[in-house]
Amino acid sequence: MTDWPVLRPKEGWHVLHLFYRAELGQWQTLTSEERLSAKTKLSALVQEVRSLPSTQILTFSMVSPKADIGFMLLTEDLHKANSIEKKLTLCLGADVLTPVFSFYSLTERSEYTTTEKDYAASLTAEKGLPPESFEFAQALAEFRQRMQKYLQDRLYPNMPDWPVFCFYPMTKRRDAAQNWYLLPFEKRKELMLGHGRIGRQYAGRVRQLITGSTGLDDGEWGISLFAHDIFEIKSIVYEMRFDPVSAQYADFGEFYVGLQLPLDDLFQRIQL
Ligand code: 76R
Repeated sequence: MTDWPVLRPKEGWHVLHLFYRAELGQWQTLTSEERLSAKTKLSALVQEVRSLPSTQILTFSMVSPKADIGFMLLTEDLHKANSIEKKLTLCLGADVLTPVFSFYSLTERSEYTTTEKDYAASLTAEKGLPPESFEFAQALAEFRQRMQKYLQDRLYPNMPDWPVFCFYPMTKRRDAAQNWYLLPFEKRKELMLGHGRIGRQYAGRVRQLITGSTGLDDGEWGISLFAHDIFEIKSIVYEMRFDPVSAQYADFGEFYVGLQLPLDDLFQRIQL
């Protein structure tokens, strides 16, 4: 196979969410050897994917019959993402996995994160630190380091192994009366600050990855949430509905809930 030059985004990774229905009728037409070989092929593929540089793949047993199997793939190379998706779809044999939903996005930085200028201003205004003081310089240096790690985590995240997973696409409204994109930057930033404040109350209970899909898929962001308890997912999404950013400006796509499971257990769970 030709090794194409790596299609690495200027920043961030490619993210593919893939949800499939398992066609058990079609599966049962295969002999037991064929089934075993098909499952071995998929396991080998997942293992191979996990050995690639800057690549992660998560496997899910989906909770409602909207879908049976889910994958979340993060990788640096669009050729790899493309070729892995084709292989995943066909691995168990033609017509065994029917795609029911997919979403392509990129990890991204936020345009609303606190800047060094914002932080410096808050050091003076809220903490009363004079800009020429040692404490000011020290606080700013710590901020720089923290932001560097934060940015790295947003663009090149280490995905959690938390069992409960929820995914949905989200779009910011562009109605005549409510158009997010016509709001001035400062207003959007202020609104996002309120959003972040609610989100941070769930630290340790909900991990989120927001990936950008404007121009890439039918939706503007992919929301991937992880928890140990599905109650926390329901709580955060409910609470955010009252936050002006979501209440006034957010539209949502379909929701998919899954459980993160190793492939062998996943096969058993969905009776393959
Ligand atoms: O990145 C950060 O942690 C800083 C603050 C922050 C930004 C910039 C943040 C915090 N989010 C940001 C951006 Mn979020 N987020 C969602 C949803 O269902 C809903 O109503 C909304 C779906 C959830 C549940 C959630 C959770 N966030 C965004 C964006 C991009 C907007 C843009 O660029 O215009 C979207 C679409 C979005 C949506 N958010 C957090 C969370 C949580 C849990 C946090 C706190 C993270 C933490 O500090 O641990």
